[in-house]
Amino acid sequence: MRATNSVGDSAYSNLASATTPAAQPYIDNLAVAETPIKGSVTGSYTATQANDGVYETIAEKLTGGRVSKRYSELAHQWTFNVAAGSSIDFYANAYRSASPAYETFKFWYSTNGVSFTDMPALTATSDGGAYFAYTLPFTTAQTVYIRLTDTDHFAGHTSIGTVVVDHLLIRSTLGGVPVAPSVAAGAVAPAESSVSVAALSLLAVGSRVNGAQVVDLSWSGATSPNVLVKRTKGTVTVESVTINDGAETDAIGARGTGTYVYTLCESAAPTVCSAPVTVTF
Ligand SMILES: [Ca+2]
Ligand SMILES: [Ca+2]
Repeated sequence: MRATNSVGDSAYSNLASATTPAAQPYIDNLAVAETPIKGSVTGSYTATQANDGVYETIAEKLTGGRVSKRYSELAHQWTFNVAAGSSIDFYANAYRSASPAYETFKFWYSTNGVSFTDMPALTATSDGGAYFAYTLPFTTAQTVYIRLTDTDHFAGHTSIGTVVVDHLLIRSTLGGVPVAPSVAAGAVAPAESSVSVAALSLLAVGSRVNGAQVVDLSWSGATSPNVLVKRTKGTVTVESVTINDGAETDAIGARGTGTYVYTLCESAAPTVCSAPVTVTF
């Protein structure tokens, strides 16, 4: 004889009882593809497949047209093939830049890739907190599209916000009560937090205001009260100290062409710096 359940069959046995393999309580469906829509993307969807301190980062981009009408915007989409479940829940270990404060970032879901429904705002501004969690209103197996967008499109709101994504999953619970993933549990979390402390990420976006060069800087991962911004052109480096609020506009003011390399360092530990970022006008 042998025993059978939804997971499979036990080995044949001559005994009067047989044991089935333990039923897995859930299936974690990971992103299988992505569609960049608007914004600057660093990393790829494969970085979202594990909670490991390896990130996909999406930064807003400026619209074109008249300078006074410009604003920053962001949209990015991931595709999931979701298994059926008694409950299907979206989880994101992700955080947004603290600035600009007027910005709101949201995840949306869709089962046809055309009409999307929004979820509550993503409010975490640092790594290592609880997962963003949202119960999806269906239980059938199907393709699910998760989209991330900004919501502020006010003319003149040109500061660049970023969203940093470590882990995305859609959990199909196979029976019983849904079990939320925990950032704090397991051996991964301490390693992740040490990575995020060391990782100082900088984004620099060049634009022109009445022909003059302007660079919008935004960063995350710095822990000092102030940060040191280094701008190098050729052999000349200009340093400035600014408050560690995640964003700064560097009005260079020069016209014409130019190539600038920016590095951001902790003011309290000037050897702890971001990777250099190049802006070319
Ligand atoms: Ca915006
Ligand atoms: Ca990751």
